[in-house]
Amino acid sequence: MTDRPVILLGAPLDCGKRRRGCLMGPDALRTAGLAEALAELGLAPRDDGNLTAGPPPVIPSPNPRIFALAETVAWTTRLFEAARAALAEGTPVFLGGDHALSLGTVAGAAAHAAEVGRPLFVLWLDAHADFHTPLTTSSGNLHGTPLGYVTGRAGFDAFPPLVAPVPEANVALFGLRSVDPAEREALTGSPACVVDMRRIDEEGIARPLAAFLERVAAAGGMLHVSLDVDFLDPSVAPAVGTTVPGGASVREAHLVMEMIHDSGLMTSLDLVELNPFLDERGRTAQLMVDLAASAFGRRVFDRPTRSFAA
Ligand code: 5AB
Ligand code: MN
Ligand code: MN
Ligand code: MN
Repeated sequence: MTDRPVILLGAPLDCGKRRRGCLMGPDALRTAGLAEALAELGLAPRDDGNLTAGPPPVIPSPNPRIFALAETVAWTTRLFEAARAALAEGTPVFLGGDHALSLGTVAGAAAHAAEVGRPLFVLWLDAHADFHTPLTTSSGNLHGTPLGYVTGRAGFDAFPPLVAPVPEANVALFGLRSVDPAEREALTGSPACVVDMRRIDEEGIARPLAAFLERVAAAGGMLHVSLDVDFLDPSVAPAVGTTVPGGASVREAHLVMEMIHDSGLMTSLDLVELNPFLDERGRTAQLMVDLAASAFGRRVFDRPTRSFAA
């Protein structure tokens, strides 16, 4: 890597769902040693502190069930600009905050990619598809909508207009095991790359990930990675409001991050949905920090270990 710094940006937003606590996420990730872990890798991360949202706009809601629409719009506006500006300078790592932060970070990354004339690809590591719109959500929780927004689905009139929609063909969702009927319908026939837990069980996670990363490389793409705590199995990552059993193991998650690093493709990263209020002695925060370190090059050995069969 070059002089482009890694930039830590806290986004303590908690408006994407009703259960509170993700606003403590940025400080928990810092307390678990994120900056120190990156420094050990020879990087000199710059911590720009926490962002704040502007005043919530006065807007009509398209669906009375929606929770905290105005606040989420305000955060999206703020994060869109923050992501765009940070990408012009370095590699931003967004410390959530719930997954509603990705409405802004991915839209901003897409705007930056369009400015520099490169396609943006998105790797979504999550138990959920987050493919709802304000019109299809039944919970009303906007942390379930970021991929719907950034791919340009209808129903987001209250949000900043998308400068650069991300083509569904550039999106890969890994770890799925809880998809709502409206999301399944939207994803059926979509060119998005969908790798659910069953496929990971059958094929392993490396093969489909390598195929996706090769596609990003061949297109000269930028890669935004969005890591939701619930991608992981709740037995190893309990600090999340939306636990779904049967998630990725610690090793599967590390392998994903190690392969991302080896690819050299990642240009921005979200660490989201950590709810420190639900954690057990900081273990989930620690795991998220360790996974981020793997994505930035931490490894056990410098070279691949030799296999006995060779
Ligand atoms: B998360 C659900 N699909 O819409 C909904 O944690 C869950 O960012 C969304 O992935 C989970 O409320 C959002 C049932
Ligand atoms: Mn999510
Ligand atoms: Mn999720
Ligand atoms: Mn490196």
